[in-house]
Amino acid sequence: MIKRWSVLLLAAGMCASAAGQNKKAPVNYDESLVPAYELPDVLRCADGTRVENAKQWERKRRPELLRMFSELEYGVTPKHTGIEVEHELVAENPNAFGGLATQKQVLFKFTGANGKTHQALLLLYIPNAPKGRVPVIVSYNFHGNQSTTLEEDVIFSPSKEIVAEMGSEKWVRGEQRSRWSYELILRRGYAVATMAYDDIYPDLPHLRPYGISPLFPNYKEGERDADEWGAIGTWAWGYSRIADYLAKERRIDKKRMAVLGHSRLGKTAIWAGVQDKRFKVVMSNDSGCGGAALAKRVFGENIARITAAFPHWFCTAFNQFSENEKALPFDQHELLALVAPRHIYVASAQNDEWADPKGEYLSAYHAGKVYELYGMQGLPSAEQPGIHQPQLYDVGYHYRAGKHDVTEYDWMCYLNYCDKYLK
Ligand code: GTR
Repeated sequence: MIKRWSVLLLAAGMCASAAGQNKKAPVNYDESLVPAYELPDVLRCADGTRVENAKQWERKRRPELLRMFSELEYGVTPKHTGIEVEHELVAENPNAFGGLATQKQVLFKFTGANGKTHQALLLLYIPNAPKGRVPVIVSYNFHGNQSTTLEEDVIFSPSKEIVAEMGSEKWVRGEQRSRWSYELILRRGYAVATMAYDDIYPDLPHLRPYGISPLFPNYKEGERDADEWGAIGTWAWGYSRIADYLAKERRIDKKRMAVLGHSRLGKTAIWAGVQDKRFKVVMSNDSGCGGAALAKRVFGENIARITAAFPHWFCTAFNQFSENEKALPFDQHELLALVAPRHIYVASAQNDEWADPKGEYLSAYHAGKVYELYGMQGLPSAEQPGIHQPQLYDVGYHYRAGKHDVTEYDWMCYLNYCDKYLK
């Protein structure tokens, strides 16, 4: 039987360049102009049968959806990469933050089967006070490990050489520290691990050859198959390599790993959490289009805009849905549902209309159906809660005042959620 989405994929291959990707596609911010849309039923299989229990979900519907998201949105994650990873502890400080934590900096040295090599640098803080193993939150940063703190001994991430423009004010020490509530996290008993996302895939289309991509066996310079992964898929793969390392770290409890990401890295955190079951809690901060937000609402950023601005993030098959969201055979609530029965938390910010806060909420709400199959509790109301009313159900959500950002308030909510489901 030819599956519905295989046909779509074929079509995408033939017209990927002609499709959408329109930088000037209109952006809607008016609720009354949201098109009438029908969300695909997460429990209805492609052949029309209905999922009645968790077993059917796991055996049939989950793999089917996972394939759709792979082949039509993020691209297929290669199974056999032949890539070997060596970890070198390049720095260690048992007295970070005045003795609150032990800091470790670990160089990941990747070697492909083709002999090509690549390096990435992990920054890890482990709280000193707790006895025994601790849970960990894994989260990429945007401008290098050194941007997340003023601690002088944090080494500049290696990708600075590739992505930072001369004199760039972004890649300086501590520049992003407001997004990293390290002391709060550590006092609450969590370890935290970060890496510059550019260390895995430098975030510009023409920089693909300078990341880890050329180490993969299917890599071809300057071209991609329609269902071949892009940056989001590659970053998600990187999250799993960080998990590999942490699972072997003496003070980390490998059964209590969480993944968190902001914005494009929120999209990435969801996709990583869907695929890698070692992440028991998955947290998406303001992830918007291609993340938590429903595509079919076409509110704020849409597929035409995102694939035009960031042609390297998704697989090229995704371009066929530019200005044609109604043709999508799935929507993002089904992506969130793929995390079940592990935990998913979505957060939105009030002044972040570009990311469609309401669409992010509705998506989390509609994922709840799958949690119910496990006797778990999704979000109770289809009505988006007001500002600062965190919903810590098995599916979690909060709506914060302010702009597109990660704040201490967000961290507090994430830590409360993790206390509930990870401790
Ligand atoms: C924007 C993009 C969003 C979001 C954001 C970010 O330019 O349109 O999808 O990912 O970047 O990552 O900060």
